[in-house]
Amino acid sequence: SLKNTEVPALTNKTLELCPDTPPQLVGPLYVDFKNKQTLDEVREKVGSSLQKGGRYKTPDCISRQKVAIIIPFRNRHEHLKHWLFYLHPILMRQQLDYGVYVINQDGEGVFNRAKLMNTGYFEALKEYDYECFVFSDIDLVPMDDRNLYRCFDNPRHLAVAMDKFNFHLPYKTYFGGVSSLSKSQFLKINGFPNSYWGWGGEDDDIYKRIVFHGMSISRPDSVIGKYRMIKHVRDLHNEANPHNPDKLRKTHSTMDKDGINSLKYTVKEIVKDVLYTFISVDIQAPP
Ligand code: UDH
Ligand code: NGS
Repeated sequence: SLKNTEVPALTNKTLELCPDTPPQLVGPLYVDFKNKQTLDEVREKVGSSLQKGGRYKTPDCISRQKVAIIIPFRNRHEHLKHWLFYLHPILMRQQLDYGVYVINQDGEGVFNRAKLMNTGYFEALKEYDYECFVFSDIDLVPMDDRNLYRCFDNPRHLAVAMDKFNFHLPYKTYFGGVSSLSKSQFLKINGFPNSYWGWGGEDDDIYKRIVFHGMSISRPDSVIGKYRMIKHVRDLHNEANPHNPDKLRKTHSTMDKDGINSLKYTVKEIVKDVLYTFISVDIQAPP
């Protein structure tokens, strides 16, 4: 019997597990960043089927995975608007049960992409029993909706064919841009390093952690794995750090003590927009 606060199912048909290949996918997508729409217009266009905080659960079937999308962020609101406009409809067609978490680095200190992604993992799990984590840069939009934002038998690299690299991998072990790891894959590698301040190397460190823990990299092919990057200038307080390549040489001996087991941060604010959950965090950046 239903309690008076519960909503009865719309049909008396019980839901089945979603098919392995989502039926509404269209394949190649047209992507450009010319439109000048406001965030309100994006909310109107794609927000109506979302729950507060950028949460969605397909009504068609029981999703195969609960997926948290984690975005490291600071001062890229223009990019966020494009990302939300393109990604929500794609993720809906992929029949996911997902939430979008924008992890905003509070303050003007040196940026730290990997530490923000660790923070996002931890914060998302406080909200829901996520099983899969997709880590995405804010400036990358897939050009094919068959590139599934979910987890696979091995950690997955999704951004394999970016326009800025002429739709090729820049090098074989590249793991930057967009990736996905299941909860158990993430914990196996002790999450990501917290110690890469500024630009460069943290994605290579993650690659090494995966290989050193006996896993391999899963990837879509270079047609399905095409991406457009929103062009931008170098951000302030994210200069290439000349110490990061030295760190990378020591990954093997540091990875089991620098990671999710040593993560320290404080939450400053959580704002729930209809399109995303925005979490501002103090990650104790050097000035
Ligand atoms: N990010 C921010 N804010 C920042 C820095 C980084 O949100 O201030 C996030 C964002 O999600 C971004 C990701 O971290 O997509 C990666 O940072 P990045 O875009 O700086 O890295 P990328 O390698 O560019 O793409 C480096 C500067 C290239 C300048 C090229 C000029 N033509
Ligand atoms: C490598 C960096 C990676 C980076 C990649 C692509 O050299 O973090 O270039 O950079 N590794 C180190 O610095 C150790 S890009 O062409 O996008 O600017 O992702």
